[in-house]
Amino acid sequence: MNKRLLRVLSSSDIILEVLDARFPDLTRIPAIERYAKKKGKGLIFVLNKVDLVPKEYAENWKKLLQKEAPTVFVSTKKRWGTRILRKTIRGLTEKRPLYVGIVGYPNVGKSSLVNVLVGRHAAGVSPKPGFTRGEQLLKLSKGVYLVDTPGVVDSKDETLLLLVGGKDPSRAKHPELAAHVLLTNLHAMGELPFKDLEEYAQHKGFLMKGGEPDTRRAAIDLIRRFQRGEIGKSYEWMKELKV
Ligand SMILES: Nc1nc2c(ncn2[C@@H]2O[C@H](COP(=O)(O)OP(=O)(O)OP(=O)(O)O)[C@@H](O)[C@H]2O)c(=O)[nH]1
Ligand SMILES: [Mg+2]
Repeated sequence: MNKRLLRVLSSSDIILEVLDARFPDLTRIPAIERYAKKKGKGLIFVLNKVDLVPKEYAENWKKLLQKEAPTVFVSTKKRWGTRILRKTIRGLTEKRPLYVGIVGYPNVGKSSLVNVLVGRHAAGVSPKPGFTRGEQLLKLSKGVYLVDTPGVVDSKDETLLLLVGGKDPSRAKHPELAAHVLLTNLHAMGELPFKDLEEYAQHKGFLMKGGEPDTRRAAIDLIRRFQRGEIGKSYEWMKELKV
């Protein structure tokens, strides 16, 4: 765990673990959940980006996750679920002042969540001593404060990070592996006609000087389209990626 993450965790009574509703299990962070349990901190699963999945899919995940911690659907994009989330936070404990921290993988929507939760009340207040700039507390409601810098978890598994949208593919060392896994699965489900990256590169006209297919460029393009939700309608196959 990095320092910022530890700071967010240790200064919070309640931890909002933001998960991507498309692949909740792959964006869970066991180390954080263990920490929360050990320190007696409240944990809430926030399934963000529910606008990108069918209702039934989200409901199935909720049923499973709910057994471990309160689970709330959110779409910061559509502004769904924020009222229920506030209510869930308030209902978890009577403790006031109550400090709430947000953690999660890169790109799951932590900053967006801060913005929708705080909204126009966004004012940096610091009732807690020792908070420096950028680590102020934002008022959520009476006596409830949000630690304003989310804690980011970085996975060392680049392929997984690329597929769950936690890394910009153009900055990846080896985007081809993730793209290969993605393409193979989408092809098997009949969602893409191309059987390998070469074919995809050729189709896109991504060629190198000698006319060879540019598979790196093809991989970056394919992963980017998947991250944006332009391709890939089901995510069940991703369960296999869990280590
Ligand atoms: N479709 C959809 N996209 C969302 C939603 N919430 C956030 N996003 C998009 O997801 C991307 C990442 O959002 P951020 O709020 O920056 O995510 P973050 O977790 O703070 O990311 P890092 O700061 O990089 O760790 C942005 O492109 C958002 O527009 C949502 O509910 N639905
Ligand atoms: Mg952010």
